[in-house]
Amino acid sequence: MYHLLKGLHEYLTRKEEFSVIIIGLDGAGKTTLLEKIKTLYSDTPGLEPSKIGPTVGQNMGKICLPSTILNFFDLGGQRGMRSIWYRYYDDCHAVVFVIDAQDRERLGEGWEVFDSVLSSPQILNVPLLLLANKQDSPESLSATEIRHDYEAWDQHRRESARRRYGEDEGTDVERRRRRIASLDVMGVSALSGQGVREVVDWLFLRVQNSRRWEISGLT
Ligand SMILES: Nc1nc2c(ncn2[C@@H]2O[C@H](COP(=O)(O)OP(=O)(O)OP(=O)(O)O)[C@@H](O)[C@H]2O)c(=O)[nH]1
Ligand SMILES: [Mg+2]
Repeated sequence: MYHLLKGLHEYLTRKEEFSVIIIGLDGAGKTTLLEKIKTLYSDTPGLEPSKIGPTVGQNMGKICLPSTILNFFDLGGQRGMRSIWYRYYDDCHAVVFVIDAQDRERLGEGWEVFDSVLSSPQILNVPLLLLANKQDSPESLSATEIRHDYEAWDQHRRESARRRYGEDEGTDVERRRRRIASLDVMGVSALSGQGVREVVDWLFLRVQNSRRWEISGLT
């Protein structure tokens, strides 16, 4: 009887676990964001920003929410490290792409990389969130400006592809277009913590929802 009740209690109180990957160019603020999430959501505070160096490989963080555990994988963004991101795609439940909203010179490079993430078939149905980080800086573009900048970049890319290859832009164009239209963009400051709780709330809701869709066999 004891074992039966213990099993029932464990079943009723168990937490579902989800994996979230944090990617983006080097210097975008991914590790600063992860450490801020740890500080806000766990008993052990994350690293101070002054102690954070460029990531080689990955950093991990785990936070417990009601009925849910989120496991974060913050992946190094330097050029040589981007080629391993795809190894995490099959097992992740959400993707957070961080953009340095104050570094206008690297926005184009950021969009090239973001575009290849957005078009990756393995994560086409996985919730994707674009973060305009460093909102504490007066030079930063807002979330709306960041969205417009990406849309303008994408339109320019499509027009030059059309000029070069004719009308057909390739397969999956419609799916891609829908993904861009429904893309969520949020402004945050990983440094000050502004907007970080909203990011975690978004992740919590989206992984739960996609799990429900998965169970009902609709994806
Ligand atoms: N002003 C400001 N600076 C930030 C913010 N987030 C990160 N930074 C700074 O940006 C620099 C890079 O931050 P990291 O968190 O190491 O960047 P990363 O994306 O993890 O970089 P890699 O590990 O190389 O991929 C550091 O100097 C941070 O202090 C922010 O919200 N505001
Ligand atoms: Mg890092």
